[in-house]
Amino acid sequence: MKAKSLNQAETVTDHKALLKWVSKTVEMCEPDAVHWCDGSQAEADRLFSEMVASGMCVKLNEAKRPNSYLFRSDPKDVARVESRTFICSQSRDGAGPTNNWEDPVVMRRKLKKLFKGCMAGRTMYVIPFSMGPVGGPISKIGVEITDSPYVVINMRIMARIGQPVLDALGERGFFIPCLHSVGQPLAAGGEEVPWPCDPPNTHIVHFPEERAIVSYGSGYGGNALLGKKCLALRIASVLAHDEGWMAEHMLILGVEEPCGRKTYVAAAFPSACGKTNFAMLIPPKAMEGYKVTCVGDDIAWLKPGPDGSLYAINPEAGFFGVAPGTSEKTNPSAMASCARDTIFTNVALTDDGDVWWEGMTEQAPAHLIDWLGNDWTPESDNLAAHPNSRFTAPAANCPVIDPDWEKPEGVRIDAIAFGGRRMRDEPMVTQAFNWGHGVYLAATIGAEMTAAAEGQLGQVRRDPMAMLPFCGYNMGDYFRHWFKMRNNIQHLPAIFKVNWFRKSEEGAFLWPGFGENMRPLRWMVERASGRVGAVETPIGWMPHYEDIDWRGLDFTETSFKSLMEIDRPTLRMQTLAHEELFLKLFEHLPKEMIFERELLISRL
Ligand code: O2Y
Ligand code: MN
Repeated sequence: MKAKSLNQAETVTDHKALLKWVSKTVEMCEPDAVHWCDGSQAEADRLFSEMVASGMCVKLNEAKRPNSYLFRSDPKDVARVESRTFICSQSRDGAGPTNNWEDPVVMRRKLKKLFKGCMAGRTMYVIPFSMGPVGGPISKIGVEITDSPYVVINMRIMARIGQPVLDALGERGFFIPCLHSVGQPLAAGGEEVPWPCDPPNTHIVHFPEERAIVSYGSGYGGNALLGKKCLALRIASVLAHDEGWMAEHMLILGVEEPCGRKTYVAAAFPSACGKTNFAMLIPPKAMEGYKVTCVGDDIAWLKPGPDGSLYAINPEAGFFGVAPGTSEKTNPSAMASCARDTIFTNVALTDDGDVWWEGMTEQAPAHLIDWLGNDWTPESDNLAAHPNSRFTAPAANCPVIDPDWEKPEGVRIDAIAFGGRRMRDEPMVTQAFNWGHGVYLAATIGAEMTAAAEGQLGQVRRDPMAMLPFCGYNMGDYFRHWFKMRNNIQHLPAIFKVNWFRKSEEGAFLWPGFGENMRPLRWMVERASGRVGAVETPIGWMPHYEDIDWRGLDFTETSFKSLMEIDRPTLRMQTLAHEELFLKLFEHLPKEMIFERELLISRL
């Protein structure tokens, strides 16, 4: 079917496979209308005013928060749902034991039923999008079909969308089809609820061999903005495995030294470990001349370049940041990023038409409308903003965005850091002896649960490379891919492990974190180019006290010793506990992992 007949007014493509897929989807989903998104401001303005009129969102006070809107989701649709996320590879083994798996034929049949007529009464939006700069050598193109205007205006911030993407795709280019519906089809003549969704039937499905994504029943974040976790991590990790590059859950930052030297660092942290804060770190005043710039806060695509170094792009164009805890104190650059042109989801509304969340200011306003739409005062029993409430803000708004953040070939990565959340035993920073040792460190990172309510306080959730929920194939094969990449990269980045969360016996944090993380970061950057000392320990290279820049911080050598202390018997026990992960992955575990573990145990 020619696209014109699908209400394709301005946006044009002659891509036959794309037109055929759109046409078949129209047949299946039975929307009232089809709209090809051009990504223009006029299009966004029109969608926003329609959503304001239908009660789906509130326009914020233009003087306080220009061009910004607040959405409240259904209370049952507030986060990614790992239990409903599937990797439907041909074999169960392809997905591995850390993913939910279903036979792709069985899953397709299930989805077909859910999608039949699911867009009745709604407009179907076709969003051509590029992850990474349009036409870039590392970038990939996707097309999301959705019945959610909220998804369209979020994708417009998080990716590059519209006609330039179709132009780059041409008549035969490769694209990843991403089909999404919020579900809950409208009955004939029925009225749309503010946030349609279908939690009992939610399915976030990846078909790695077909390179396809299908998502049903949720309109929230990672479940619905399919360019993000679904494409840029789960499907991209499979592409990267097959094509010899890496799709990682990593921020990318640049460190500028007073002499003008620039070093880029990629870093992976499990969720809720301060990734966005680290990506936008403001160095302490006393470290004059040091500057940190942000290339990305969540995802990195890393590819060996023609000079043998590793280059990285941020495939995204915006930040989908968690709001609570973000403040002028903790992250002024994130606050500036969402000062305008931002979509807020599930935060509280102030009486003067602005937003508020826990941690934004020391004192809560006397009255708010909370994320559920109810009156709220500081005496209320519930939180004003949902703990997973978000801001969707353009990366270009960030005052510390790196000047090369959109360089199509990426920035050269000289260091990679992996972080966990460990209250005891693990030192603040160590450098791996070599790539293989680094892969082992990365594969065994974990975060201790912090909420007693989870009933698992202090228990470690192993999260290899912070990719546990995002690896689109067997985790054992993913480790093998990491080991293999050593052969593809001539100038290997140095690998580090960090832990900002160590506590004393009394429960006080031993390290102030935030901007002070510039001090270990400086050490990492200088280690990556062999310009600073270190001491060899059984678990890697660690800084001497005098290797760290302490200007402007009163941090004694005794405090440093507590922060960096390694207790061999405890670490040996921990290393033995890695067995649990290894047994789970046994059949696909690369031998190098066993060797690295044996070496570590013998060193300890
Ligand atoms: O709950 C969601 O849908 C968002 S999850 C998310 C968003 C931005 C960056 N990272 C994450 C994550 O879970 O790692
Ligand atoms: Mn993330």
